[in-house]
Amino acid sequence: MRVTPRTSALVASILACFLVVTPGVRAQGTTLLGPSPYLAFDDSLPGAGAAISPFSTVDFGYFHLEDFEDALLNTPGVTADAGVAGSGSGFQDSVDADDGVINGTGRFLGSYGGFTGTTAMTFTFDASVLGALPTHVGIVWTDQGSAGSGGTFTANLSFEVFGSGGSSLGAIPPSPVGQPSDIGGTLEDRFFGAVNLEGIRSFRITTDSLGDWEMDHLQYGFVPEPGSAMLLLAAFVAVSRRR
Ligand SMILES: [Ca+2]
Ligand SMILES: [Ca+2]
Ligand SMILES: [Ca+2]
Repeated sequence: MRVTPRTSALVASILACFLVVTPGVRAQGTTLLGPSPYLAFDDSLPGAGAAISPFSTVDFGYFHLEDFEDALLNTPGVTADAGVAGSGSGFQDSVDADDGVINGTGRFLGSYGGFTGTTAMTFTFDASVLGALPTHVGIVWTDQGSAGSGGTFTANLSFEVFGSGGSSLGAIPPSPVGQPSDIGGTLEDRFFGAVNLEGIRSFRITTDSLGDWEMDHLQYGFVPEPGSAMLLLAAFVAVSRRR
């Protein structure tokens, strides 16, 4: 096989598909991520610092980021069993960066809310639409109302991922979130996510508060398993040798 710059670039991109190093806790082949501060998806705006998505540097086969700025949950291959997307209200609590500036507020923008009495939401992915289940999933909690939490605007949130057969792949245990205010601060915002290279069929986020709550930046992507990447690499080498 003659190694040209183009060959090297192709091999590098195939290898990058599975050489994904992500920090976090491992559970049953699952890497759990967060809760971690989140002001923007990536570091392209000044001021986000390290409060960005752990997925922002991953080389995905496919990737979708739903920021709800069109007041819709309409990225491909995902549905939710509760909650509603919205935009424009002064009580709306978006990820900080969605107005183009990291300035401590995400009001009057788009987010996804669970109303009073909704204590859990499940987001389910459709492999027939996406081509494969996502290997990386995450969402950003952005706000907690007061009802049921003693007026403190705080809650304990848990995050659990499930495989194609419906069994649990791991969970982030109930974790405290929130600050004693409901006016849309962003330093409280937290990313919850997980990675499992066998594919994630759904995730469920659960609160112990009965108040309204909000999320933003639903994100999911697919990185081939090492076996798949090695098969791709072997096929590429075989084709190159025939040339
Ligand atoms: Ca902002
Ligand atoms: Ca948003
Ligand atoms: Ca917030």
